[in-house]
Amino acid sequence: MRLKTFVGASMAEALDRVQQELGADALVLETRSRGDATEIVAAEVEREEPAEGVMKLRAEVALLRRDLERLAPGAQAAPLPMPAAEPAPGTPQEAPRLRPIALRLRAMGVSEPLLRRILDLVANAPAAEGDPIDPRKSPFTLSAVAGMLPGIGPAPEKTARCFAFVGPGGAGKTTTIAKLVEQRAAKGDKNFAVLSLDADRPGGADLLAKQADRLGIAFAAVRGSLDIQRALEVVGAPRLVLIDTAGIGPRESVALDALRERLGDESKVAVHLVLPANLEEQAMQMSARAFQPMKPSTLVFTKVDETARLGSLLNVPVALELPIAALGHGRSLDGHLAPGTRRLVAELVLGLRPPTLAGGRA
Ligand SMILES: Nc1nc2c(ncn2[C@@H]2O[C@H](COP(=O)(O)OP(=O)(O)OP(=O)(O)O)[C@@H](O)[C@H]2O)c(=O)[nH]1
Ligand SMILES: [Mg+2]
Repeated sequence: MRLKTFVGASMAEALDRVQQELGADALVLETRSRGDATEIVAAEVEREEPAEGVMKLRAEVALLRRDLERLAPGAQAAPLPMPAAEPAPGTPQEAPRLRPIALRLRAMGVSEPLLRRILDLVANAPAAEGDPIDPRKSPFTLSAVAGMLPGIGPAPEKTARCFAFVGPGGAGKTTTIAKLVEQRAAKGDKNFAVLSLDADRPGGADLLAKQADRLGIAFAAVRGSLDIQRALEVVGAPRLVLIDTAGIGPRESVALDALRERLGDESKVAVHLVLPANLEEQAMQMSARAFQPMKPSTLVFTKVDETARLGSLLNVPVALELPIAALGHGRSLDGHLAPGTRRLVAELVLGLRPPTLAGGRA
């Protein structure tokens, strides 16, 4: 099995190179971001295909061999291998003309059932849609992917005044709020308040407190049994309240209960579940289950810049039936925080746009 690494300015470009050299049947073994570029390790599928299990084993051996070679003295540390982007054993092969799309979606880690649904739609695209196989030439595939995603409903997003950001530790909750604050303040909107429920931890509320002070925005740190209602009395009655919370692991049920109690009447607080895009999908699902009692109404994916495998942006919202409110990219507070429109997510999942969230399509 021949292994080759392909680099492109975007996932689409790297995949094009894979396809040009190894064909649409190529097996994508790893995808990762390298600064602004995307790197794909792919293998050529032999014409006389051995049984699927043997192919998988060969791919794993080839990867292991390469990693061992890299670990040789003086070599750079090897990155962790990603799971092979190939159909699970027993999955029916798609029609050859659909393989370029299957290759893209598998390289991104889109789940097989979703991939099948998308391919079914594309296979039955009306003739008037042009060539749906190349998503850059026809909007059909883009719509097929976007159509899988749940849309933002009218409630509670439209009626809520308070928005709480919950999620696992280090997910990017505080950074997301700080980015929102910067965005609003830059537009001259200061009629909102920020509350931090992360004040029990030394330094937990510092970033937002300093930012609010710098920008002249109402802020309150909430400690102990002081509830949100009392804190709101302190900050007045602004149009919008952004609430930061402490990170909670999926097994910390006591902390989760305490947070739920503090957030109080959930009909008045819309909960955003913040998940880092580079988290393993299983960990995302576990976290989502743990936060379920808080009835999150939307997802926020952060760290879109830290992974080249963005299939979770499709898999997780579909599995949880939750829309994406926003996508975060980068650490800096003036970094990007884009509305999670279905089109943007579909473009990212199809590798049609670099994950910078800023530039145009790749
Ligand atoms: N690369 C990248 N880093 C991010 C992004 N968002 C946040 N970070 C970084 O991730 C780390 C954790 O971010 P925080 O905003 O403190 O995360 P948190 O969810 O508030 O963390 P806890 O309050 O400790 O649970 C920090 O180093 C951030 O700079 C992002 O979109 N991209
Ligand atoms: Mg925080």
